[in-house]
Amino acid sequence: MMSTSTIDRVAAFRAHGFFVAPAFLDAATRADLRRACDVALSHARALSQETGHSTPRISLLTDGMVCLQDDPRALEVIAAFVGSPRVCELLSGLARPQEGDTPRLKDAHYYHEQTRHDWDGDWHRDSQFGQADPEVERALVATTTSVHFRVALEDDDRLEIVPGSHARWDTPDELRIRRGADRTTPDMPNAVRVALRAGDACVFHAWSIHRATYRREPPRRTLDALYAFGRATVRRWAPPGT
Ligand SMILES: O=C(O)CCC(=O)C(=O)O
Repeated sequence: MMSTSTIDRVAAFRAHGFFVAPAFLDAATRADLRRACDVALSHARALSQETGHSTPRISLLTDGMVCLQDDPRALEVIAAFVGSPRVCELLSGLARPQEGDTPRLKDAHYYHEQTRHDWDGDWHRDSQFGQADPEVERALVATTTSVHFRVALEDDDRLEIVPGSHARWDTPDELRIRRGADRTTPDMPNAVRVALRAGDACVFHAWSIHRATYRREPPRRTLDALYAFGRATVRRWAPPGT
C-alpha cells in the first residue's frame, strides 16, 4: 500500500518530471556526507587543473575511486548512502510498469562551485548524449526511465527544468535550442528553477529538458546519483562476419 506522500511524489513525478523532498537529511548526516564528498573533491582538485575546477562535477564511484583510495571510510559513506533503502524508497513507483521497480545505480557525482570563471550550461535531455539521431533518441525517451536523485549539501538553486518535458517530445522551439547553435540561451520557454535548501533532496527525470549555470559563488556541494530502470542493454557478442 503506497502512503499519501508516496502517491504525491509519484503524481508530481508523472506530471512534472521532478519533485523535491524537503529536509531529507538531518544536520549530522549532511555533515558526514559532505566530509566524505569533500575528500574526493580535494583530491580531484589537487590532481587536475580542470577536474573539480572548471568541470560541473566530479565522478565519485568510477573515476572518483582514485580520489577516495586513501580514505575507504569516505567511499563507504557515499556508497552506503546512494545504495540505501531510504534513497531507493524515494525512487519506488517512478519507473514504467514494464521496467520493474529496481533502480540500477550508474554513478554518483559531486557538483561543485567553479574556481576559475562563471559559465552557463547547455539545455539538454541526458538521452541526447550518444544519440546523434533525434528519432532514435525520441524512441528512447518514449520507452525508458532514468532518474537523478540529488541532495544539496549546501543551498543550491543552479538547476533549471522544463516541467512536463520528460513525458513528451520537444516543441519546435525546444528542439531548436537543445540541438541548435544557442544551447545556453536564458530564453527556454516555461523553464523553472529548482531551489534546494541544504539537506533537501530532489529527484528528476534524466530525459527532462534541463540545464544548470555554473558560478564561483556561493559554494555548491550537491551529491547526485544517476539510476536507470529496466534491463541493462546486453550486446550479444557475435563472431566476426556473422
Ligand atoms: O545540476 C547540474 O549542474 C545539471 C546537471 C545536469 O545537467 C546533468 O547531470 O545532466
